[in-house]
Amino acid sequence: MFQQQISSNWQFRRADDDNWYPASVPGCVHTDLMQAEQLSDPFIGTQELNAQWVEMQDWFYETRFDIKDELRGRQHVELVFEGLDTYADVTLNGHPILKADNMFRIWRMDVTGVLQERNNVLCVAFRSPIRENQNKVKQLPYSLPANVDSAYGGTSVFTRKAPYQYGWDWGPRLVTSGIWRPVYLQAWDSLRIDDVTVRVVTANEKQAILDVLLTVEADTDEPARLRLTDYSGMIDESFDLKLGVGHHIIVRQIQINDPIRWWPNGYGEPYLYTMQATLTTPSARAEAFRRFGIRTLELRRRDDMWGQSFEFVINDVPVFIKGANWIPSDSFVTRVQENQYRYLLQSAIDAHMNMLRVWGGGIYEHNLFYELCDELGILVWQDFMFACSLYPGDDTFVNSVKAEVTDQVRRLRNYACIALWCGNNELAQGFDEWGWKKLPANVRNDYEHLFHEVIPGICASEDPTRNYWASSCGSHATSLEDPFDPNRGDLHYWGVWHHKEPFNAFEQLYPRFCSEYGFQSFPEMRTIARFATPNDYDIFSAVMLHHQRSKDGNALIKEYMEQYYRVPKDFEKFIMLSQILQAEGIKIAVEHFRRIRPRCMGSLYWQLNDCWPVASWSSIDYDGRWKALHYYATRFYAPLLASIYETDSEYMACIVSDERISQEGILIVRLLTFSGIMLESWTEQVSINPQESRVHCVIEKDKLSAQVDPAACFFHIQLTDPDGRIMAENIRLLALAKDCRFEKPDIRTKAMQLNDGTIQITMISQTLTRHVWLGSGGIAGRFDDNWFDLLPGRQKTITFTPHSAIDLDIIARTFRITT
Ligand code: BMA
Repeated sequence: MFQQQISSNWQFRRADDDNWYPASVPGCVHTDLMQAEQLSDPFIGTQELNAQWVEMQDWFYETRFDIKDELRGRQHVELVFEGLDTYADVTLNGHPILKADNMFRIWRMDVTGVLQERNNVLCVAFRSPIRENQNKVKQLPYSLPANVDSAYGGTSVFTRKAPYQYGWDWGPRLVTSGIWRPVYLQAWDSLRIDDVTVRVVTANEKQAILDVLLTVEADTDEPARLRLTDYSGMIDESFDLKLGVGHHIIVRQIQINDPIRWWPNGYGEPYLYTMQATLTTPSARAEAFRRFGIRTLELRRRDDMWGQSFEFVINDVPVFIKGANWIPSDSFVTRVQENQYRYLLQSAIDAHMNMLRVWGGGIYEHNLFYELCDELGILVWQDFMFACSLYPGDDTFVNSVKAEVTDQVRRLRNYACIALWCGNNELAQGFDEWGWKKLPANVRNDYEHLFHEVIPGICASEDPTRNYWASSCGSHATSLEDPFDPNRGDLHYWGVWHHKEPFNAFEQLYPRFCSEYGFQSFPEMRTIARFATPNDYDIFSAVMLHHQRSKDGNALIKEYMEQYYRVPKDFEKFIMLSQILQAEGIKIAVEHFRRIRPRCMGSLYWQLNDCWPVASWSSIDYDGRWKALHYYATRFYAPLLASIYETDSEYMACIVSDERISQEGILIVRLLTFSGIMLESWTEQVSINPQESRVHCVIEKDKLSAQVDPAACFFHIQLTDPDGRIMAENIRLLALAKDCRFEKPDIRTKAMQLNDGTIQITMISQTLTRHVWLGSGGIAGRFDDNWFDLLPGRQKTITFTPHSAIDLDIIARTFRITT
């Protein structure tokens, strides 16, 4: 097969304007307009408001190209668009070749008769996605709920296009048009392998049985030979085939002895094989490659004493899912670079995550995303792109969805990381909570047809190895019944934040799998400075409110802060404290969910990342800066967790292990004053069973000495191995932070430069010093830890790795420590 990218010489213009400007492909009209200085950056200030005209326009994209020598004279040439956003008429040399209407479809067409050797003209004319569907909104006798888009006319639900572009409670409204994924020519003669899929039939330590599916096009009816090999030499099998002229699906079973299995992060190596399939006939040859992982995967739902389990079992090991929800990492996804994907996914790994949920209001991510998840061992809960809205049920729409789902399942089923197909985000919830039951009966029928029949039907035929789950949250695979039943299915819990419940409400919750819950914070000052000026540094300024999309969000952050902390007047301190507030809140939830395993078997907090600089629930801001929450995640998601919780009459010291081995340790709980005086201590020799949560020490409140002043002391819990190495530790205050009488920190620091250029900073304080944050004062680089507590009298060393060489004395001048 021969391939030619068509990524250069593109230009674009507004349909009603003669001025052409250079365009990027893949790309989108907003970034092209910015590049051409026709649009100011909508991420700055309130400029998003001035960018709204773009969605109402039609746009022309055009390029000219010659075909490469190796493609000339081939029997078949196809033009492939991996993605067009969205309503586009495509012509090649004046011939209409495609009418596209779904951002999520992959378009492929034979252009053999239309293509010239030289000076081909490829034109893509985009129609405004808004104007395209305004009539459909009017024609419907009822209105379909369309999340935040309702205020703008609600066209989004008629449009198969990334929902979040229409605005979300963390994102701007920037409805793009463009050639958003690669476009290329593919040429071949007489024989081609379109696709190779490897399906794991069974796999254990000793043996794996795999089905290899090939889609083949042949112009020849010669006898053929198929050879399947892999680089490691573990596969080498040949088969004789009889191919006729036409399209074929070939399935052959192979067996691998002693397979190296793919494991999610924390459980083993995410090993990947690469299979080569070679097809030969006396006159032709075709080959194709497929990277794949060998693992079994089951979403285990079994009736039990609490209801029904919801646990992912990989290679027969139940895995407690630790992760977050993933949204598109830019409003303009076409500009997200490979290193940004790597960085975000590595950050997930650094926080011991083993799953991300690709949430249904965004996009089916780029191949690169899934390739990296495969390589890193991050499971993916994959939603289909439907969120918080209801959709039409006419044949044109449903057929478009069928084609989309087929394209996407065929593309994504090849990744070992994909763990679940989920129909949509929160549509079942809408029927339950948002009054959708009052809509005409056919709306519900349309829903059930799409999400309980059409989509699962395609999943079952294209990918029978994975489970389908109609809606997150939900209690049944394909039923709208009681989506909030905590005893079965997955749960979205928004009592904290949207319903203003206190943080300890998390501890009253017993979900089987909590796939959404969260709390907002502001990004750090350097990120804010990208969109705001010092004049805007007030959480209620127009600019700060513009970069907050959750209703009354900034006021809500303040309200919660007042409950737990003394609210600083200074803007910058308020911003920092908002991150602590978020991190401490989510810590309560995660530790609880982990402590109640196996009743609960998963935690995905809302949300990992941002698509623009904004106040949001993310743990990593748009610029990639870790918020306090992400540093906390490196601790609360660690395989071994030591955690103290409280009942009316007791403190419980609990160890949670996600590890698969038994371990011995010593658990010490100490009650210390802030200045480090030990008031009481409890020591236990403990055996830690694999994959278990257990309370090892119970401290009765009324047995604590009368001298204990809750406002001046804290618990320190520490698990050490028999050699004294710390395996896990944690602290817990006895009173709310705002009521504690913390002492003034007296941090002494020493910085030292190592031969490799990294800087080691050693700190010590004689009093408990909470929430220590080091800022590099603009020097690019990375701290290996941040937002930690300094225990009284205990030294802590952290390492700063600068991006480029730096002198120690500059560090001394620029670094800042905040507590
Ligand atoms: C959940 C998500 C998103 C939303 C978030 C915060 O319901 O599915 O729709 O952004 O809550 O409100």
